[in-house]
Amino acid sequence: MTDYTPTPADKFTFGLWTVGQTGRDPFGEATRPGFSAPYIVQKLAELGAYGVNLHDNDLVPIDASARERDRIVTEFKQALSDHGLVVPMATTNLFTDPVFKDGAFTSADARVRAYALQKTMQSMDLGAELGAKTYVFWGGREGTEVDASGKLLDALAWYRDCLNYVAEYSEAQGYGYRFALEPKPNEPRADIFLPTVGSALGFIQTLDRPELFGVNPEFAHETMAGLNFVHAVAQAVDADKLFHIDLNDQKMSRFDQDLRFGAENLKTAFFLVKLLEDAGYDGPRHFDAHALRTEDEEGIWAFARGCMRTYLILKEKARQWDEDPEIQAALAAYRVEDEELSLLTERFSPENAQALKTRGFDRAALARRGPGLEQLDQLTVELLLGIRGTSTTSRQTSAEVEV
Ligand code: GLT
Ligand code: MN
Ligand code: MN
Repeated sequence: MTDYTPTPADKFTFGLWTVGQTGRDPFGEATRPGFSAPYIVQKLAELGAYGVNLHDNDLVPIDASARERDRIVTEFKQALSDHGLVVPMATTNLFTDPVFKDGAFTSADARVRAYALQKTMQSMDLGAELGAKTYVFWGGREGTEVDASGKLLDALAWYRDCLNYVAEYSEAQGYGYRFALEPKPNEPRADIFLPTVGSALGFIQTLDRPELFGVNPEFAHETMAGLNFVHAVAQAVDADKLFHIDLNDQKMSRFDQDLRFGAENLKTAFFLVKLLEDAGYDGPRHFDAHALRTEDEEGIWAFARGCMRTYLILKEKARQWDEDPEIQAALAAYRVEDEELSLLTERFSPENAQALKTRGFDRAALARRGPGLEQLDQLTVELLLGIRGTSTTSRQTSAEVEV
């Protein structure tokens, strides 16, 4: 049992742009002033976070002089060392400036693509200077509203060329980055290229150095598309490509809400935490979320604390789930093994295939079996609702709850 107070060992991180978000949206101005980067570092350290992530322009304004850049970076590094925070991940802002209005790496204008590469290399230098080992690409502007441009196949080729280029740059500089592509189906473009985790995983295999690339899935992004985020993360884990993760929450089919982790889909958040912990994912748990637009500073820190606290509570729940005898019995009953059949199915051989083809199956009996998923799921819900396994004294199994 714990009081759910995070420590750096939990590896919780936030982007400068997350707790620094000012509440601006397409329909309204900022509702709060935002913070300086050193202040964010100080506050996140006080709350028990491990690190802070950034885009180049979260820290250094796009038109800063070299001298100004160095002053800002020196101050930021001082804050990091004063408060013991690290920068595990960095990325490039290739979406805010109007130059990227029709894409960066996928712009039809070769000059824009070249500028995007230049900006990315400079941003990679900054990330390396701050110690980042993961480099994220969220292609927010890489997409279209109309396909009259006829550029789809070219755009994918340009995208590939740029990713190959920056990977070589990283290797040549000795930065040793692992690159993480972050898919999103739409917003700000109507259709963003590589819209899902599956598309990104497929694209990675077409790159020159696929081993340097993985994914940075975001809870909100798959959920916007009506997809199951836990399934997407499982596929990334299975492919050994979960290089980073963006945790938040989201209602399906809405604009990108970036809600506090666990705020909306608690059960999905539970299975996600369980998957990450079971899989031994040891990268940062990055909250790419922001406080509601209604909130003042106090609300922002309540939001940040809440993200981390909910993760730790769900981690504790996952442990309880693993130790709950009734849940484990239901799970054991759900899976059916058959040693004799396994010998025939685990590997193809002409003999195994022949034996399997002539084997009799009682199809009707197999179909009649109820796997017990309703009960298993209900037990999970009750555990999440807090009436199972909370403590040894208050613990009740459903068999003990007599009326
Ligand atoms: C932007 C986006 C996020 C990405 C960030 C990285 S920026 O806020 O909505 O999902 O992770 O570029
Ligand atoms: Mn998002
Ligand atoms: Mn994100």
